[in-house]
Amino acid sequence: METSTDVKRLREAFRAAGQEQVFRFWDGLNAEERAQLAAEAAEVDLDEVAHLVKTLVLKTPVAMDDFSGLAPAPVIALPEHGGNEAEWAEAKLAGEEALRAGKVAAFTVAGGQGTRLGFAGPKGLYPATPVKEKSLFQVFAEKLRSAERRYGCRLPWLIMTSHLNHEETEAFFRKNRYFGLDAEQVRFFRQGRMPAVDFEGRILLAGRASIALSPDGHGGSLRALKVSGSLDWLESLGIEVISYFQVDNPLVQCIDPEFIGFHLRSGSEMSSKMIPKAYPDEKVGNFCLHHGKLVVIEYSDLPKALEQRTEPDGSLSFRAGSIAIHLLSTRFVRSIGGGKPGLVLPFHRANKKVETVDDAGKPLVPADPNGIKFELFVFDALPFAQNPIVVETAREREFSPIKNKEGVDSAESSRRDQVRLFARWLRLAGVDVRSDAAGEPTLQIEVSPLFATSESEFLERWQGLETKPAVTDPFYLE
Ligand code: UD2
Repeated sequence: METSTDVKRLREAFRAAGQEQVFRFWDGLNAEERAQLAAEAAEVDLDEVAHLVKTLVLKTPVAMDDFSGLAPAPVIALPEHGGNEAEWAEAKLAGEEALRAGKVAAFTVAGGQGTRLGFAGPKGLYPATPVKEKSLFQVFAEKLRSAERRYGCRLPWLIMTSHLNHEETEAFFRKNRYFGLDAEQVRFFRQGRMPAVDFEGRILLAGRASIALSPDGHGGSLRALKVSGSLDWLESLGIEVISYFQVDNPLVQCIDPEFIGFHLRSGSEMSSKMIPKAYPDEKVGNFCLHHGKLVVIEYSDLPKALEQRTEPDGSLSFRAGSIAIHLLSTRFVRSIGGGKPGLVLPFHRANKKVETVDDAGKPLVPADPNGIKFELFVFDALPFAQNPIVVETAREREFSPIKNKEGVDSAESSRRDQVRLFARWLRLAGVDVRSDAAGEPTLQIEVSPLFATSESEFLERWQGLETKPAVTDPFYLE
């Protein structure tokens, strides 16, 4: 905030918007506190908040009220599930060509708060691998280095952080010398923030001199790419395809030539990977066509009857689960929020416990949800994209996220899935991997992405080893 006139104008705008409570402790704040509050207030788009209060807070929102036009989305199946092998081979060639030509960049969304995992710090620092306990960020960095080596290209890597974890994330990369990547090829940027409001739509304070602001959802990445100048940077490097993935999944193929090839050959502006859901109410979004447009319907929003519906062969009708892996064309990202008419992502509402202050300015930790947060979801861009496609991948090869402390989608289940995958590669190479009666490997195995990132690469490199290492417990191969 520059001058007292600016602050006056800001306060006046908040008053006019019915949000003057944001400044209710102003008279008792010192200069530093006033500067902080004013800076945060200036970040708030009051018109946007007013619109959200009207449409999502004072009204009970319905995610979708017309399920009649809903059908399962078409999927490009894996060859082992009936997909056309020649098409997969052609896609691979096209993807490899784009990679060699330096048209691809990687993008990790890592702005989430990781509340469920209960890990203090950015989730990307979480020790994810079974033997070396490499962090998620290290795993991705090594996958990118491996792809660079394979395709003789340089892969710019964007990492979206939040205000809460930005410095710590950058410091982690500096400390670890970018895990062998060049510092200049990795670019960090913060996502935007949204204020939380109470059930009447009043913006909540987090303290006497601060607004309850939180990350605006992974969909905020699309606007943050622009605001931060990251999209300009990608365009200046000649990047056409952005490979988008979440920070929580160590199995993700950060760079997948086949997926890239399908995306380019179909002229798609946004492509997605799917896995067949393991059970009807698995907590993943569902790819559907809604009146012919590709959409993702969150697991919580799909009506039970549709969720459970099966085909004559017994398979689930709505079986295409979203694992939050996408390809975005830079041109498409440029068109969002301008360019394409009407291309503005909708916000979603979530009732949350928001730490705030009472009328005396004392901290108030609510026992029940007392406020509403607003979030954007990246998959809401799909219905705006030209020729969007959905491509199948195999769960065991590509999806085992770390979300919870224990049980499903935990560090333990993810390490187990990694060991299973590496054991599978070794067995295919003819190695006898110790296992229990159920075929579960009974030793800890880890293959570095610097050795191989896929089954075919593993077999190729293993065959090339003059002396094969003995498989000990634990076993690590780099
Ligand atoms: C997401 C999907 C779900 C499924 C699943 C796969 C939604 C609503 N659900 O579930 O359908 O695909 O992932 O794993 O997307 N993030 C940010 N900024 C934010 C919020 C999130 O960067 O403001 C990042 C976060 O760091 C993480 C990712 O987005 O990498 C997913 O966030 P999440 O844990 O909230 O998503 P989840 O598990 O509910």
